[in-house]
Amino acid sequence: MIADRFHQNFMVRGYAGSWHPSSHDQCSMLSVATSTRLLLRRHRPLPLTGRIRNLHRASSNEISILDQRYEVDGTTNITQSIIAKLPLRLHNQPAHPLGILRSKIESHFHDFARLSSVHPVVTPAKNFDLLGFPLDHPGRSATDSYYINKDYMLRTHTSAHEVETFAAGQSKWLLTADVYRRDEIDSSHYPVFHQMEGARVFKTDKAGIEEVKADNERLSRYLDQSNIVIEDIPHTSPTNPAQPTHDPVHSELVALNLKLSTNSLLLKLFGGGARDAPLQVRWIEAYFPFTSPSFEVEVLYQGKWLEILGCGVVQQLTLDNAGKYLCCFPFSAQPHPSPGIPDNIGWAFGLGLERIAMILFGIPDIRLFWSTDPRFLSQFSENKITTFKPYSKYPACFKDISFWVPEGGVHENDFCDLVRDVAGDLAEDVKIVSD
Ligand code: FA5
Ligand code: MG
Repeated sequence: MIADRFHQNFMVRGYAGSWHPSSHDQCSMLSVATSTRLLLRRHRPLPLTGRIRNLHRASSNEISILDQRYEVDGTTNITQSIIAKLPLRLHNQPAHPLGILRSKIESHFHDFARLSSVHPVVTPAKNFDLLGFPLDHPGRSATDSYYINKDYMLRTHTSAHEVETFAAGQSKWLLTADVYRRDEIDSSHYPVFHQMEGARVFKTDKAGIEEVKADNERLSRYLDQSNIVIEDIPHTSPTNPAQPTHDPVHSELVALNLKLSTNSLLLKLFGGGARDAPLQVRWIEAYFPFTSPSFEVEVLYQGKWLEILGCGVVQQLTLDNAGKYLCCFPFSAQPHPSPGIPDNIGWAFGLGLERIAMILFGIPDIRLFWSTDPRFLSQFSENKITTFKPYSKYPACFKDISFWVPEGGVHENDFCDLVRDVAGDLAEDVKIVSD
């Protein structure tokens, strides 16, 4: 029996798929008392997202990406779900955890130029060749990278913009962007993530080297007073050498400046105040085609070492290529000859924003960063690090429940107990809509 006139109408907010497990149809009835009937309306299941669908093609042999058309060829492997992510640029949203983290890092390196919104489509030359990637580097393969066609791809790292940024004459800069890799999907990997590239170069003349030394002294003094334990390794070693064209003393000074600058950033991000256990950071030898010596940095967090960033002393090839590059800065301007940066030596790092944000905000799954659910987004506000409060992975689900009431009515608390018995803690709130 379904009432023609509803005496009480409750709205129950809970989580789809968990309210009444035995029922899969659009509408089901559940008798809970002799005089009471509940009408449960189920929402249709949401369309599956993230499924690889046919590419949206502007014409039979073209695809449209960020309002530009590209010819497709045998190399094309970009999917529609990836194309849909391109305009989102989460790092530009000031109240998104990635935007909040970006601002925090930018405020730490307050005198560095800040770049973002750089177009994600690059040439393989920019992503690989200009940085000295060998031809057989696995990163180039179609199984690892997204190709639009043989001439264009999605950047796989923010280092793809090193040459053009140095070419523009920038000597201290941060560049934040979305990067794309064909990768496994699990709670800490996603095919789109965000990196921040940071770089600083110094002139190799007397004044430039004095500048590195002074900065190293300033940073050392700051770190000496802080609650941080650093597991260090030599700045250079036979397996992680200075570049042959570099004065080894200059290389050591620049590697030290990189380490001190990075450690002070990690201290700013992860604290290490008097009350806390000291922040533990460890430096590890690494290999990147575009730096030597090269390092990775890990932070001890909840008993586990987490890789936060890769870095090193910039390969001279990058700076030489910057000198030859046809400069286009700001990136939307007409290309013009590069002022270049001859006689410079410097460092660069590339850090993963999600990895750091997961730690700082306590976000357990990398996929949550893409959520548009107000239960996620409303938890964060500009310039504030707050701890994420978990909620169901299912979308909120509203149930309108109408039923006859016995003579004398039903107390709201009696109904709430009934809901608790059936739905447990899955029901978030219960409201009387009309009676
Ligand atoms: C790079 O991408 C280098 N371009 C970093 C670099 C820059 C080295 C400048 C030297 C000089 P790597 O692939 O290790 O390196 O990525 C850098 C950081 O991005 C990692 O430390 C990690 O924090 C993050 N990262 C890498 N892969 C993923 C992924 N699949 N999901 C989330 N974060 C990732
Ligand atoms: Mg790495």
